[in-house]
Amino acid sequence: MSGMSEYAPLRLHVPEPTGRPGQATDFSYLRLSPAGSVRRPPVDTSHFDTQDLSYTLVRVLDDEGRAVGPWAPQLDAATLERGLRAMMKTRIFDARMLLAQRQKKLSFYMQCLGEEAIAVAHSFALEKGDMCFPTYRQQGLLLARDDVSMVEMMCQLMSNARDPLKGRQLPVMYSMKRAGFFSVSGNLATQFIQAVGWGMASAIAGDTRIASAWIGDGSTAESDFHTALTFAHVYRAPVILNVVNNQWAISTFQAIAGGETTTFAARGVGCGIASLRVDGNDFLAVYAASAWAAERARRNFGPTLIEWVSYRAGPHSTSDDPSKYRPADDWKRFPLGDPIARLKAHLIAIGHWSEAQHEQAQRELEAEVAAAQKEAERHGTLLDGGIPSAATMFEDVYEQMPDHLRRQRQQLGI
Ligand SMILES: Cc1ncc(C[n+]2csc(CCOP(=O)(O)OP(=O)(O)O)c2C)c(N)n1
Ligand SMILES: [Mg+2]
Repeated sequence: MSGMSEYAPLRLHVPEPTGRPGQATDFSYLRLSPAGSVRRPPVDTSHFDTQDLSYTLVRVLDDEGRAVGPWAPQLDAATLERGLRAMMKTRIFDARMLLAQRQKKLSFYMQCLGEEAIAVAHSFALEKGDMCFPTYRQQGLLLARDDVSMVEMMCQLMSNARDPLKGRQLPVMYSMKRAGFFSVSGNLATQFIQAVGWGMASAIAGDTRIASAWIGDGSTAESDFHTALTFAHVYRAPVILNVVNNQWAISTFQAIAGGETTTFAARGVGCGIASLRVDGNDFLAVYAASAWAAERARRNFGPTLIEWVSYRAGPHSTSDDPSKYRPADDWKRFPLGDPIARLKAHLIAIGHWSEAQHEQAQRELEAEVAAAQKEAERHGTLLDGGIPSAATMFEDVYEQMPDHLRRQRQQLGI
């Protein structure tokens, strides 16, 4: 210690979650706003005018399942029912693929349990030709579309003979250009710079297509996040910058990534980007905010950053055990609830849905997912060895296979 000082020794602040296993999490840290209470500015608003919106929470559905306030979107009941079914399908797909991983039919899986509304409602606000740069937790972007085959997705998960990526990607890292779904990269935060670059290219080409970038709370600590914000702001890139704050980055609480005394949405305002903080478990709010941001981008008003507040209800992946680091009943106590239950309650409240119809839809979707799995398994699973030979990894690297790769393939002896 250097000399005498009138100051107490310096010390660092290390954020802690407000609940550990065996305790009840204190969720007051979330800073919620009542449904309908947050204003909706015009789409040509400035970043400065969204300062308050980056600390409050845009919500539409109230506790009685009513759609209230200025953000309530004009969606007809049939579209909402499609949204509900897509979320249910996503949850069923996840449950079955988790089970298939436990049966060793695939090597690895990641669910989006509890976060279904974000990707599904967002996809409803985009147009054909727009490009998403997703992480591994946006399978809902694909499952919400009727032009995407679940069988194809499952073949990728099982790395089988029909896997369009030939077993060269981790399961869940889909790639579907025709569905506006850029190849998922395991290198987190790269999605942000790539999306901004794609959006800039669209503008340079004089096109009308926009980009949608995806990142998690934890990954915002990567420098790519900040680089992307600078480029998006400077060139007014036509991009939606989605930050999914599901409270956890594997076992690390969101406060460690910088969400304790400020918000992830506030990062955007500081970079000159209009920003919103939105209830990610509220299908209507997700749709409304996404549509607002898409309209801004398409009208050349530039980027929008949206922090989606949600909760990762399941383990991080099939390799994780969350009971080691957080209370087991956390999700049940999460104040923003379950996105499927909330949209279901709304559809019942407006007289478009019933418990019986819900059960019927659940049965239909379970049968649809089971049939897709049966079909996918006909092309092999990890269990029965129907996977591409290791020798194929040398193919498609160069147009003509160079000698050194040929030699390495021979050394494999297969
Ligand atoms: C650049 C980089 N660093 C670390 C990892 C390892 N990793 C994989 S997922 C993950 C946690 C990410 O958390 P978050 O961004 O909050 O997304 P979530 O999993 O909650 O959706 C980490 C650290 C990685 N894939 N890429
Ligand atoms: Mg996270």
